Amino acid sequence: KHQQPCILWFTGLSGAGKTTLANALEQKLFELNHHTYLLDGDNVRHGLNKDLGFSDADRQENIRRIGELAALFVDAGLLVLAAFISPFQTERRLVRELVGPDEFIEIYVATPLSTCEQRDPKGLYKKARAGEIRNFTGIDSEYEAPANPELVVDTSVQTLDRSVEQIVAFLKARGIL
Ligand code: GGZ
Repeated sequence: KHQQPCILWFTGLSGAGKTTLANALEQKLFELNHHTYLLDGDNVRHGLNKDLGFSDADRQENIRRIGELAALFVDAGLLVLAAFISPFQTERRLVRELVGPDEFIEIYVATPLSTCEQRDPKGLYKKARAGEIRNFTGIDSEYEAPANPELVVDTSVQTLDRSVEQIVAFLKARGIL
């Protein structure tokens, strides 16, 4: 089946719903017979990037390596889904430039900090507020929202299914699917 290899890059705060959304989209793309690969903290930060923490420099290196990895998967013909906070514009732009403007779809998972903090699925915000975790994104580490993302999804105002539909419709309109 025809598909245009590219990177679907999800960026947003911890707890914004990036991984949930990327997993649901991958399931949908599988049903549509597309060949995908999902990169997220579970398969990257525990392996390739286990030497990296959460300082600005380590986050920059995290995203740089993930970008190189994603570019290789694009070369292999896959639709790559990448779900990382990726808080800095510079590194996101570097990944875009690595694969070319048509192969990088930036999806801003724009769930507000207040909602992420209310969800707090792993209790990390609570720990960050208590000073038990330092350099936590949105608390004492910066998040630079994308200036020109291809898509904006707010999981606090629409259902997961609706967000998946929104992305699939965009990918079809762009000729990626
Ligand atoms: C942000 C942190 C931190 C700090 C641990 N700041 O919600 P999660 O738990 O499951 O996902 C977050 C993940 C962020 O890793 P990324 O590789 O996506 O970050 S970045 O793109 O900025 O390099 C969170 C957990 O790791 N976590 N400490 N201090 N998130």
